[in-house]
Amino acid sequence: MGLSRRTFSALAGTTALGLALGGSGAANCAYAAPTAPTGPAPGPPSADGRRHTIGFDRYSLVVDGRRLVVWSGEMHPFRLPSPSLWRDVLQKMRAHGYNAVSVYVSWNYHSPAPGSYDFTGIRDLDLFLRTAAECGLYVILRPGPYINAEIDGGGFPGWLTAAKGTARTADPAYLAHVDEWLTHVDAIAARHLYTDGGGTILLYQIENEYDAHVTEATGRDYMAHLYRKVRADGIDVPLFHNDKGRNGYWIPGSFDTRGEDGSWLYGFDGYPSPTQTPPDWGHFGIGGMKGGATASPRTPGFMPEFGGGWFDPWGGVWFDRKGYAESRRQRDAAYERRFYLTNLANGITLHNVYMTYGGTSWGWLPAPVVYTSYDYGAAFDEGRQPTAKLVPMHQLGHLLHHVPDLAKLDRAADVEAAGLKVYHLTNPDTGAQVYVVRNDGTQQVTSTVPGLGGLPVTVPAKDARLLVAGTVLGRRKVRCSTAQPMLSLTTGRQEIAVFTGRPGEATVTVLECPERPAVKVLEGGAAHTYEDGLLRVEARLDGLTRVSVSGDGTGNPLLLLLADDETSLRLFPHDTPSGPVLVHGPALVRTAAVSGKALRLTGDTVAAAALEVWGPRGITELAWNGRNLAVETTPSGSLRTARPLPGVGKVSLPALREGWRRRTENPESAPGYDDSTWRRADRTTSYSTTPVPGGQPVLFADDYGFHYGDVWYRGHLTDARGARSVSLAYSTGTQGLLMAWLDGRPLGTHRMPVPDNSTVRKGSWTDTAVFSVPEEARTAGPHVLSVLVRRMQHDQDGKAQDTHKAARGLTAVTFDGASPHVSWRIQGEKAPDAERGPQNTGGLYGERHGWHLPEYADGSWPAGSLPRADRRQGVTWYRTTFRLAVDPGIDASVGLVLDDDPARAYRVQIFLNGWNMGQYINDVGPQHTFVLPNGILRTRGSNTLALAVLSDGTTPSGPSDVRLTLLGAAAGGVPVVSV
Ligand code: IPT
Repeated sequence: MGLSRRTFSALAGTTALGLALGGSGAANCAYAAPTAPTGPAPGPPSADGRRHTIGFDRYSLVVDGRRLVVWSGEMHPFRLPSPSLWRDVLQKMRAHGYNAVSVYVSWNYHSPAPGSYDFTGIRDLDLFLRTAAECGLYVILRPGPYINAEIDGGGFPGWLTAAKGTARTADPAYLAHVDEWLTHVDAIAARHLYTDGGGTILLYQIENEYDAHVTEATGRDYMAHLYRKVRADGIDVPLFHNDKGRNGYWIPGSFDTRGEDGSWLYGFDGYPSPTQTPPDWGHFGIGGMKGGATASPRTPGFMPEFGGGWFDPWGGVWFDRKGYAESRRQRDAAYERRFYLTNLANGITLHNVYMTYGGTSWGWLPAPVVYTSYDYGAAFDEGRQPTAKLVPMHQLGHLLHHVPDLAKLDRAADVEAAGLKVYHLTNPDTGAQVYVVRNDGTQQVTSTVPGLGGLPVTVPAKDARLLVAGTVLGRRKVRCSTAQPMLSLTTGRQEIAVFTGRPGEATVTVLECPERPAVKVLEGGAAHTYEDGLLRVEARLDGLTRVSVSGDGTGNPLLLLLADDETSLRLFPHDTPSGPVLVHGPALVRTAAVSGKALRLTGDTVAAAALEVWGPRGITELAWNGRNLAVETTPSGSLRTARPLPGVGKVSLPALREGWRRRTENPESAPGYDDSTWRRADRTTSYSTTPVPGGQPVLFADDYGFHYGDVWYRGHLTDARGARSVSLAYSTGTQGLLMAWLDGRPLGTHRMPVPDNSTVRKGSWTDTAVFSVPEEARTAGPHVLSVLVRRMQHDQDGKAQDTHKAARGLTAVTFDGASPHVSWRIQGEKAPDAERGPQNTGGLYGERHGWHLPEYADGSWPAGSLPRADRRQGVTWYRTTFRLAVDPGIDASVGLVLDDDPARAYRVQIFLNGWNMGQYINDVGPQHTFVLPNGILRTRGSNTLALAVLSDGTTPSGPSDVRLTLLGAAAGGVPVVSV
C-alpha cells in the first residue's frame, strides 16, 4: 500500500514521519516520538473535517500531539433496535465521563444471504457513527468478521454455516465471504475516520480473541489478509486485535503487516472474578506478572475488553437464578474501583468496559449460551437507566480528561501502608505523584501512606481509591489529599477543583498557597488552617462542601468542591467553544451550548432539582430543554435557577387483562396439510460439521436456507408395519426442543435439559427423542410424521473449529421394528422481514402468515381472557392492543412482565408491533421482564402485542400474568422516531 494522503495525516511525531517517508512507502503511521508532550487532553472529538494525527508511544495514545487516555464503554447498536435511543445511551455515556464507545458490528445482523447486505433502518451503521461523533465520543470499531459477543454464530451469518470454507482460517472460500463483508463495512467506516475528520473512529479491531492457529501459517495468513484488506479499504487509523487473555498473541511483528507494525497496537482482554485479587496485567510487571501489556513494550497498555459485568445463561446457574441484579451486585461500584484503578496503576491507558450498556439480544440474536436480556449487570441497565455503577466511571472518566498527568505514568519507589496494597506512580514530566490504594481485606482499613503527608487514608473493605500528591490543578499545586480528585477546570477567572469520596468520610486536602488566602466555607462543614505556605482543608463528605480560596497570590480564585459519591454524579463538566462549563443538579446534562449570553442545556430530571451553572464570562441566562429560566447569582460564583427544575410526572400504564384474542395453530401436524410448496429435504451432502447419517438425506435446516427460529418437518412414510418406535435425533442450541405428531396425533415433546454448571457453556446440544408408535399407525400407510423443532441458535466459534456449523434441526430418523421409506419436506422462516431483518421471525405457521404483525386482522379470532390453562401440545397465539399516552416530555422506559407457576411447561415469543422482543421460558427462566424499547413501543399511540405460546402438553399452560411495568422515567430524554 502506498502512503496515501490520508495515512500521511495520521503520522504523529517527527520520528515516525522520518521513518514513514524514508521507508518502503508503508504507512508506518502511528508510532509517536517518545517525548510526546503532556498537555491537556484534547477536547471532545467531532466530525470537524480537519486532519488529525493518531499516534502512540508506550504510555498512551497521542492524538494531535496530545496524550489521550481512552476511557471507553461497550455498547452494541444491534442490541438496541431503535436508532433514536442510540443517542440517548451515547449522550449518557459522554455526560458520565466516557470519551469513547466501542462497538462490535455483527455480520449476521447485516447479511441475510450471501451477497446481500443491509445497512439501513435499525442497521444504519452510518447513522450510529454520525451520532457518536455528534455526542463527542471516539469510536472503537470492531467488525470481526468473528466477534463472539454471545450472538448467534458469534456474528457469523446463518448462511455461512452452510457454506464451503473453514472459518477463521486463510481458506480462500471463507476469505471471499469475509472480503465481501469488510468491503461493505469499510465503505461506511472510511467516511467516519478521525484522521480526516469525517467522523470519530479512532481505532479499528480485526478478528476477536483469535487464539487458535496462532503459530500456524493459516492463522498468520488470515490475520495478514484481514490487515491488508482493511488498509486497502482506506482505514488508516491504528488497527489492533483483542487477545483472549494475556497470551501475547498478535503483538506487533507477529504477522505480516507489510512493514506497518508502527500502526498496530497490542490489545488483550480480561474478565476477572470479583473474588479474585485484582490482577496486574499492565506494563509494569508488578508482582512478576507476565503477559498482558508487558508482551508489547512499545505499545500502550490496551484492554479492548475488561469485564464490566457478566452474562447470565438460561436457567441462571451462575447468578443463583437471581438474574442480572446479582451480576450487578457482584461487580458493583467497588469492584470497578478495585479493578479499573488497578488497571490504570498498571499502565493501561486504553480501557474499554464490556459492557457499559448491554441491551437486548432480541429475536433470534442470542447465542445459545444466553437468554434474551443482555443487561450484563452493566453501568447502564437494559432499560437505559443509570445505576450506582456509574459513580466510579463518572469520577474517573472526568478525572482522566481533566488531569493529564495520568496519561503518562512510570512506576515510582514502592511504598508500604499497613493493610493496604499501594501502587505508587509518577509522571516523569510533571513530577505528579499518584497512589492507587487498594484494600483487599474484608475490614475497613485506615493507614498512613508514605508520600501523602502522613495523613490517615481510609479505604473500605474490598475497595480502592486514587490519590494524588504534588499535582498541579489549575494554578495551584495539591500537596496531597485523602479525597480522590475528579476534575479541575477554569470558568472565566474562577478555578474549580472537585474531590470526591464515600459519604461520611473525613478528608484532608492540602494546597500550596504562596500567600495567606482568604478562605470562606460557603456550604457544608469544613475547617481550615494555613501554615508554611500550605492551606489545609478538613471536611467530612456530605453532599457538596464548598470552600472558596482567594487572594493567595496565585491569581485566580479557587472554588474547592468536596462531593460525596451521589453528589459527584450530579456534577457535569461540559466543553463548549467558549470554554468549559460545570453544571450541578439535574440527573443528567446531555448537551451544553453557548448562544450569546445564554447557556442552553438539555438533560433529564427525575426528582425536582436546583440547576446551578459555572460558565464562561458573560453568561447571564440559562435555558433548560428549550425553556428560558429565571436565574440568580450565588456566592459560589455560579448562576442558579430561582426555582428548582421540576421532576418527572406520573406515568400510568394500562393493564393488559382485557381484549385478548386467541387462536391455535400448527395445522402442519395434520395429515392432510398441503406441504407441496415446502422444500424437499433430499440433499445428500453438507458443509456442516455434523456428519450426514448413512443412507439418510440431510435434514439440517441450514442446508435448506432456514437459519433462524422454528423449523417444521413432514415425513411421508409408506410402510410402517411393525414399527414399534421412532427415534428422532436432533441438534439445537441450549433449551432446544422437539415435538412430534403422527397422523395428527401427538407423540410427545422432548426437551434439552436446563444447563448446569458443567454444561452451561455448551453451545450445541444433541439428543434423541424416542416415541412409541401407536398400534393403529403400524400399518402400510401412508402416514405423516410431523415434527416441530425449536432449534434455538447456532453455537459460537470461539475455538475456530467451525462449531457454528453444527447442525440445527433433525439430524437422523430411524424406526425400531420397521424401515419404512420416508420422504421429507421442510419449512422454516419466510424471506426475511425487510425492516426487522433475518433474526426477527422463525418458521411457525403464525409467523409465516404474519400473525405477529400489527396490521394482521385478527377480528375473526375468538376472544380469550387471561390467565389460560390449556393442555395441548403445540402452538397458540394471543393478541391484544393497548394504548399509551406518555407525556412527550417524559422518557419512560417500559417493560413487559410475564409470570406464572414455574411448574407449567410453556414458552412464549413476544412480538411487539411485529418485533420479536424475546423468548420467555416459564419453567426455566430466570428472565421475567422484557424491555420494550421506545420507537418500537409507541409511547403515544396504539401497540399490538402478540404472544406465540409453545406448550409441551405435559402441564396446563398459557399465559397467566402479563403486565406492563415502568423501568424508569425522566423528564427530558431524546426525541424518538418510530422504528
Ligand atoms: C469475550 C469476548 O471477546 C466477547 O465477545 C464476549 O463474548 C465476552 O467475552 C463475554 O461476554 S470472551 C472471554 C471472556 C474469554
